[in-house]
Amino acid sequence: MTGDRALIVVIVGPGALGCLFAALLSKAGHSVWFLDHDRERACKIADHGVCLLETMPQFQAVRATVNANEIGRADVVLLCVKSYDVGKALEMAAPLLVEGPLLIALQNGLGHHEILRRCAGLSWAVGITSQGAALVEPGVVRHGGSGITTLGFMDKAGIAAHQCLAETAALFAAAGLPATVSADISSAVWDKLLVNVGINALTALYDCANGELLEKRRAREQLRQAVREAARVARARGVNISGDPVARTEAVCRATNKNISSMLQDIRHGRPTEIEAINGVIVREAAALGMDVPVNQELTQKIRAIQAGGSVNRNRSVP
Ligand code: KPL
Repeated sequence: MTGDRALIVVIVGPGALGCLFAALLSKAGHSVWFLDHDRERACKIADHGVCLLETMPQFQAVRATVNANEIGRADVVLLCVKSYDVGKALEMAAPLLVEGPLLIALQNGLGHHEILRRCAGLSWAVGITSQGAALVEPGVVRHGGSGITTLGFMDKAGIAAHQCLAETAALFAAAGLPATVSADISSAVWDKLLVNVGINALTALYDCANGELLEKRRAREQLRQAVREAARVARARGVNISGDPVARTEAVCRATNKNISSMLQDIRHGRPTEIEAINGVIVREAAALGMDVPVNQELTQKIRAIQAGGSVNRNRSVP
């Protein structure tokens, strides 16, 4: 890959983030494909492209298919599916992975890295993004604010892979998706995980936008406790957590105050959530270390109950 040529980018998963990356990369002249398990949605996107809603709606042509063999070859494969769908996404993309493109996994939380390790068999990087995006309808995305995307290798990677990742970050940045490469992506993953630990489940339980958590006394206290518990677990595992993770989480609440978290969007649409990769992973890691994390345990159980069809008290009016 050279820094000045157009990439062939395959995005697995046309959710909010996938559509945002597709629209901006296509606008910058890269050749973008969606690989989707949903034939109807793939046809719609192939016919109409993706629509990015900023000040004015902008349509961008992208190709879409349910069959990876139709694509032929990719420089970059971006996994934009939920953490629990990473295994299926890798299976679907398998024909493309044979030639060793750069694989970048953009998921919240932890837990899917083991699947990547087992299945990918090639240099895979992870990405943590603070881009705000909300899916309005299939193929139509609202850009909720630009943020940086941090990329890096969780495991050892060769010089060529490092070079390729740096070039990809530069091309993303040139396309309007600011990106940087971190030599300590594991800490960046944990930093973001702690933010999700404090925001996602609570916004789903209180049925509120991110910023409203700071206005509810009990929710704000739960946010703080959940993040502190998770930070203790991270440090006990030897992860370098920089600065004050509670302050960072509250700053994200303020910066994304009108945003509906991905978990609340999932709950509202009756989809499975990423609870196991977020608060659930903290509960499991804590158990392995013999630590107590009662707030994360409670949040995990409540979200599991909602997913199982139970009626946990979700109340916007709780102070
Ligand atoms: O990553 C997010 C999510 O919704 O999953 C945050 C940072 C909480 C923004 O909404």
